[in-house]
Amino acid sequence: MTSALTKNQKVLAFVEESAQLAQPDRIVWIDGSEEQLAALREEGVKTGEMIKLNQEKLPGCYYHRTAQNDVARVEDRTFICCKNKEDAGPINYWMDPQEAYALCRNIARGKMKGRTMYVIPYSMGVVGSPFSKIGIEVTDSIYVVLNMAIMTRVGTACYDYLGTDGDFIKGFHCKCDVDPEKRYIMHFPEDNTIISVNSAYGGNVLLGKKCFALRIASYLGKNEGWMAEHMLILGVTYPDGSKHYVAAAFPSACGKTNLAMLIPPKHYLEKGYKVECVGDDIAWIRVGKDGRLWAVNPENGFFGVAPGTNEKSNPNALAATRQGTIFTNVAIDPADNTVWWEGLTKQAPARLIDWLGNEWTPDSGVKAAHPNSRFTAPATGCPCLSPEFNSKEGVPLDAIIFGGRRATTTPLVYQSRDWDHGVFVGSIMSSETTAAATGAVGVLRHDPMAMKPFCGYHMADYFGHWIDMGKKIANPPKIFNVNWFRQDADGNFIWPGFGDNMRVLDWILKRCAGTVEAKETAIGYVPYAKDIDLTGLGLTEETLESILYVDKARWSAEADEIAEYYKQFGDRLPQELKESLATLKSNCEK
Ligand code: SAT
Ligand code: MN
Repeated sequence: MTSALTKNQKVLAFVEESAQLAQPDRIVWIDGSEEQLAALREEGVKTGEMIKLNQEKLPGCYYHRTAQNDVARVEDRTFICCKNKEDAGPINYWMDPQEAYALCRNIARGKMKGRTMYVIPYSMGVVGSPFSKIGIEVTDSIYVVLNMAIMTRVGTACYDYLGTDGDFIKGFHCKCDVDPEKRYIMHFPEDNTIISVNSAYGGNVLLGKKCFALRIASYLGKNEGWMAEHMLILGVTYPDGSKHYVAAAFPSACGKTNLAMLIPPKHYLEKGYKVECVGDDIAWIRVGKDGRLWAVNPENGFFGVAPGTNEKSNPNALAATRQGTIFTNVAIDPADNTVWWEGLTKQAPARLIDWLGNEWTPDSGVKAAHPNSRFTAPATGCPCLSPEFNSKEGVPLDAIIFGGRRATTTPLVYQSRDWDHGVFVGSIMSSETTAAATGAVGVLRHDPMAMKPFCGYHMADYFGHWIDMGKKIANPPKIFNVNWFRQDADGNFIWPGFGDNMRVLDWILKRCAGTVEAKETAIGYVPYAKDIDLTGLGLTEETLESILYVDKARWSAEADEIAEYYKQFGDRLPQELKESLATLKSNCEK
């Protein structure tokens, strides 16, 4: 095997081995040039894989439909394949590496016959940053190439960086027959390898994202002393010009993109506050020379949930989707060849083509866009993108926030007592499931640090890694938990959310600066209602108090439930977490 783009023997061997297995008719080496990508878009349109949208209204935008059976991540078909089963832990699905390689090889053998294999060199993070890592993904999908070119930094600079024998993460993707019974998303953390077969849905096949930047990277981070987290990163600029950065972990489809791009309420804007987005999904975090935690977003675009995104909920995300974007499984408005999804406008157009390709009207009784329909938008299109987005050093974190979707129990916001207690707070996160993964929606489940589907090793060792990291950080960020999703007796959300979350961020940053008091409760520090700015909100202090209230009886029951949950981790559970749990229980009984 030779290539005009690289002499790296390991890359050439990986491509050779992949081609021998899948037997493509042709191999195309992606160089990242606009010319080559434009040709692939044209080809995708010809094969029907892509639909070109209205280029006046949506320049550079395309549309793609996945197979009906292939619309979300498949957690029960996602495996961590390390030598010892115990190292994958009780939360991950595990398969023996030899068995997994054999299974996938048998499935993929000859499956690229009649197809082209594309070789994508990509960097997670700015090429040359101390945070960054290179991946090579081979795939038989033009859709994957075009998405990777938005979501990551694709191009020959990756080969230059690798040189003749640099190492990289191997990613083999073959859509095969998109057969859900033979769909596997396999991770081999000990071999820096990912294999994905029989899917063509983003989260399963854009291998730089969840597979590499979280599952493989979390394992690398543990061994190399850094952290790969399912977190957005945002910066708040104060009226005096100072900037403060926050990273926040929420499960998929719980509003990370909306929080990352929030527009503060009017009176904050008038005072000169500004929020800028560094990332909306993944943070790679290291200890800086100053003893603080520094974070980068390893991605280069946004793979966001379309439904619910509109001019009010997230104008910045909407603006980002107006150019150079690939839409997946939304509806098409045939009147002007643009896109639509539930929540984009109050009133749906009279006629649409739905995500399945069927004629749709508002009376159809089904959703026009799939609930997990997505946009893949270049970060550069986001009006509030942080000037630090391409920083090689990243941004220093003042606060880390955890949050889930909880109708009850968890208050709007609380602060952990210290780092170790903060790790406990992250470890006990629970959230209602969403359409981002296959399976039932709205079921409460534990999702520690929003990493349940994304941790590449034993979850208790991951908690231990968090505890260990705390010992290395001289100036740790403060750790908080938020819950935007408290409901009243009629099932309505009590807190307005979206831009008004600025009011909670404001309290969080004041706590970091030490400029506001808080009430010590059984679970940690909770705001005094008077300290959350309610200007212009139309929410009474009494209502606010109701969602700040810590109900000891509920928390006592929660503590019992956490004890049950923790049992599966056995001896590997860090002592610090056991102690925090015991403190919680006894605090609730005081
Ligand atoms: O489908 S993805 O995993 O890429 C997005 C998500 O579920 O968070
Ligand atoms: Mn995510």
